[in-house]
Amino acid sequence: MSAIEFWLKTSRVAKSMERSDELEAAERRFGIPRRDFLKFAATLVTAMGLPSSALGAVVNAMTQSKRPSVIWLQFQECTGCTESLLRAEHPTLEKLILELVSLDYHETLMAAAGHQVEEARKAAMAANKGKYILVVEGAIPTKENGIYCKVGGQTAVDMVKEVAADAAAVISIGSCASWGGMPATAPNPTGASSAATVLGKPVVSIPGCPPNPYNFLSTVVHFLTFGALPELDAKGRPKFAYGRLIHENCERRAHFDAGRFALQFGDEGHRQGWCLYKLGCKGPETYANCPQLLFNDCGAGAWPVGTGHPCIGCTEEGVGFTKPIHALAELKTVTPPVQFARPAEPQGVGANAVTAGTAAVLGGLAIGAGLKLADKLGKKDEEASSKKGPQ
Ligand code: FSX
Ligand code: SF4
Ligand code: F3S
Repeated sequence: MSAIEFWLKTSRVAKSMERSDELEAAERRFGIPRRDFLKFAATLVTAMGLPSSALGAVVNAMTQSKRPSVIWLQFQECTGCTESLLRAEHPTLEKLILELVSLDYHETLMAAAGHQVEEARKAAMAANKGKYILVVEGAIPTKENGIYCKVGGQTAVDMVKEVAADAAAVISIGSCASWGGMPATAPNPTGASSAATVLGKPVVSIPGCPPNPYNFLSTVVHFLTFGALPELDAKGRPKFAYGRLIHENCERRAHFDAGRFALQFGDEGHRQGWCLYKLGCKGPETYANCPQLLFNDCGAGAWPVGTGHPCIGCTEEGVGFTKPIHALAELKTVTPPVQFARPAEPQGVGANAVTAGTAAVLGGLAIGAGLKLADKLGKKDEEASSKKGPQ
């Protein structure tokens, strides 16, 4: 049973809602069994870091509020942002998104094409002036007067400016729209830029390549519930989703603290599920909630590090698509949590409790010292591995 299911089973707030009118309305509106809907709403409440008492308000907003008009523009990108919203393993997510908002313009999803849809966009903008939400997916090329991306004869630069002018809120979805992402990789021949740069004003950013769809949906639901956007960090990212380093919540963290690192894909450490820091994991300098939210509704381990691949820092400007994949991450904090149970330790491999304790003390002293220590610990693993011979 997942933590959310356990909470729903035991919480008085959830129990009191089971037979409520709101859940009946949800069943009717979304065509989803009330229990599934409640579980979904509870997941969003948890993702937003709200108290359980907010469940009623969130359910109420999702079932009662008027669907805001959304104009979704796509520029330099791979459509992964849209795909991740629509190809969720569980059909609830897609249904909810398409029910909660009125998607009035979206190139991938519109049945119509050509000038007809550009007219539909203009009509939706006029009908909802000052009230619609603009979602930008993809970077915006700015070199050579923006000729590298045109839609309906209009450059991406002109279109995003035109639509943003009368929007109630602008959301950049994905790393491309949030900070340039993959299209802005050096030497950035098209001058790919973020929506915030082109518009010259801060916008809400949901980075990730692709971003976790729950972070987008939670932001929309927050807007519907409280009539305001969630609290943002200095880069415009909702704090509930990007407030903590991946490294702080990673299930392999105990191995990092104990100095147990995979040194090669497929080696003993990798097969044992040890820390991927020495393979270039950027979790120590990347802010995102991937280890808590996971992806595709398929349970534990469904995130990059959980599957055995180092985090490449896809949510983090200056890290993802910028730093070499195997370069060591900067350790923003190396003070280990104190409450970890000691992980199972194979005989003769990895660090012992004393080296782990030393890592904790030195880590607390200086990030540079922590890096050197991690390096040493990796060498220790290498020696141990080479003594054991190839696995
Ligand atoms: Fe793709 Fe979106 Fe990456 Fe970019 O996601 S998944 S290239 S962030 O704009 O479509
Ligand atoms: Fe997890 Fe990566 Fe941190 Fe290791 S370095 S604990 S794999 S986030
Ligand atoms: Fe991206 Fe790293 Fe999360 S690669 S999806 S930020 S684990």
